[in-house]
Amino acid sequence: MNRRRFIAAGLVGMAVPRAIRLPGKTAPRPRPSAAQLEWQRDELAMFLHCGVNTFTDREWGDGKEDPQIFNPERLDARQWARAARAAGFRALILTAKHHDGFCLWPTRTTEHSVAKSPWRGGQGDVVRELVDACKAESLKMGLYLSPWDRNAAVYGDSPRYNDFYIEQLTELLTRYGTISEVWFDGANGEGPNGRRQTYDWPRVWSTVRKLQPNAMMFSDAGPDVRWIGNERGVAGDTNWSTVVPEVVPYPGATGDGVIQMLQHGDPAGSVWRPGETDVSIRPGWFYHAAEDARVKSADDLVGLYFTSVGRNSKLLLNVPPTPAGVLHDVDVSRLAEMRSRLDTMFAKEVRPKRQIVWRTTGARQMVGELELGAPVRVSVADLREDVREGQTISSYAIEGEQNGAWRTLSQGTTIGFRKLDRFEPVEVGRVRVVIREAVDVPRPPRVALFGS
Ligand code: FUL
Repeated sequence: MNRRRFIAAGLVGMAVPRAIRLPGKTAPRPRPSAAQLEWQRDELAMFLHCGVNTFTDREWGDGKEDPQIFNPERLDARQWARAARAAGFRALILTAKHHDGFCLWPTRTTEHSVAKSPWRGGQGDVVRELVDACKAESLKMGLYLSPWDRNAAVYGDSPRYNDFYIEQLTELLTRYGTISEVWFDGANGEGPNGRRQTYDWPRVWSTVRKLQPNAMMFSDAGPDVRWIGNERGVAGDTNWSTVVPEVVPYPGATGDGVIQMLQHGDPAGSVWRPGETDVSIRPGWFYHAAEDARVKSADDLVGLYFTSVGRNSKLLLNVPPTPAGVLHDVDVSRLAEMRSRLDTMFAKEVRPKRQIVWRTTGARQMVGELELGAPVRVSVADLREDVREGQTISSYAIEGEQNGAWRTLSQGTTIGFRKLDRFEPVEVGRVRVVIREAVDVPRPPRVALFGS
């Protein structure tokens, strides 16, 4: 289902951050905060779509579901967390409320919650169980709270719904300890009688900042991390972590250049807002038994790692619990297989005879050479810019020497936090990394080669 069908304009009083440019001076390039760096270093987060849709076999509930249908009798958040951790994931993000408005925690704001379900005799709290499981497995915990709410009677009565939403957010951000990411999608469907809700994003963002100062806020418009612009798991091949915020001023914004900005960022952007790549391991976001045979293969998952983590992004992979409340065996085994393939791929680094030697070849060009000795098989290159000072490289090539002749193994545009290139395995004695172009004086990237 495409979220862009359900997004609307309508936003008041947006404060748009701008780069400050002093006359005669160039503004310093945007840099990541320590929290943004840590977020990206984590590489993998797992998304969990769970709720009434799990029981109705739908993707979007209409808000009229009876809470009595919610009964994941064998719900085991530890199993979710263990599967995630074993596969190298560092965080879990749960749909505390999806568009149907059903709350997975006992909230004071509505009756439409787990408290009115038969699950754990109406005493259950999925958010709490996941928080405890994350603690036990040393994982970070994030929450998705859908702004679009098809159950709330006040939806569409903008000030009242905004108060209601802030109250829900406040419960989630004050009851459960540290929350590392808060995930806002841009869906903004009609309320009762076709009423349109105007979300108060500045208030939402300042509430999160106040209650969980270190939490990363995700949305099309950040402010900390941005949507990558599709739900296929593919970040832009050119992917800057900087964006021009005016182009995507609020979540769900449409218009010229929005998707382009989300996919690729912009080297002239005034804010640091790296992209998060969300995709599901199955065709749908929620569990459907009919999709058990359509779980992505380990090869697909490794491919997604390359098109997200390997393109200066982070992968948020959705693995939906079944109606019993567990991750399906097929999904769990695919995750494990993905991990073992990645581990094998990155197990044997091809070590150069001595440290890479960089020479400057122009104002913004340089070449780094690696002496490998006897020809060695190489098939993956791992490049990393030191983005603490900003992202600068805009074009590069990797070349290998075979029998005295140089050939291009791979080439690309941006590198950023991490760029991974896979190519046909070749035996090479020397490798050079050519930085062809940069938007500022480049710093030498870290280079690692693998050859499994
Ligand atoms: C979208 C929603 O409409 C989908 O159901 C899903 O939750 C996806 C991650 O975000 O906006």
